[in-house]
Amino acid sequence: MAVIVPLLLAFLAILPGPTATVLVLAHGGLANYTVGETWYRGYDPNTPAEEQIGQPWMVQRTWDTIDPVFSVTDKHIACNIPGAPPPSYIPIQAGEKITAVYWYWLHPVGPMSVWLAACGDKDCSEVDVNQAGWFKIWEAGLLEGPNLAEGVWYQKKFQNWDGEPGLWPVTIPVNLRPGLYMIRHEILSIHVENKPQFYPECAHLNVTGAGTDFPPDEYLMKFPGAYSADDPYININIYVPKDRDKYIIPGGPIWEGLSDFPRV
Ligand SMILES: [Cu+2]
Repeated sequence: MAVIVPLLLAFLAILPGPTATVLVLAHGGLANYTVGETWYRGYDPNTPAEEQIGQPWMVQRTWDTIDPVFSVTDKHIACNIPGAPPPSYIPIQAGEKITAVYWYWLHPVGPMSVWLAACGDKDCSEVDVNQAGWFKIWEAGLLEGPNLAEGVWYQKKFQNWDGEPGLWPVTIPVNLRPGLYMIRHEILSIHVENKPQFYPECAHLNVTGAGTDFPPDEYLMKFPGAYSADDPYININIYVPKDRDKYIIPGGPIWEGLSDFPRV
């Protein structure tokens, strides 16, 4: 869509270079989605809310700032602040890829995960994001050593310092039964010792296909609820001990559906 390019250029024009100051002061979030060649515009905290809220093209729940959520018991850990629902859905077939687009991402350390929640027979705008049953369909953490602080995380590979947006493609499980769903992308950044930063954003999906599969109850998590502040992989100091090279991504196992499907 033509509208995307001017927005991107306008944003990059005000974005300073990748200095240490930026790493401390600037956060970020998920700006747009693509399915195949189609762009779906998400919420932009730098654009006036009244130009976006309730617009028929909006597919993403609102997020007011690029700041993180710090507490696992904050209700906004579900779908950011305030997480107000959009009027529209991204149409997608089970087995297709949805790609999350970030204009930039600055933090290198911590896991990334993607979750779905069925809206049942309701419109997703009527679903309480804190009561929904979320199941994880994708995750990535530390990819290679030598340790948590100096190793290469998916989050670091996801960064782009050449001005191109960061792309995060994930496949909807091919056997997932059709229906209205919410999708939740979360980046957890743990570069500050014992002060985890959660960056969740949610959108609404209309999933089609011939699947009949749905995760059993043990995969369904609540936000808040999925995470514990005592989890040593959430309340973590990655710099001590220096030789630690194992990281367990919080939130339980991934549900992949009955069939194998291509993973990123
Ligand atoms: Cu940040």
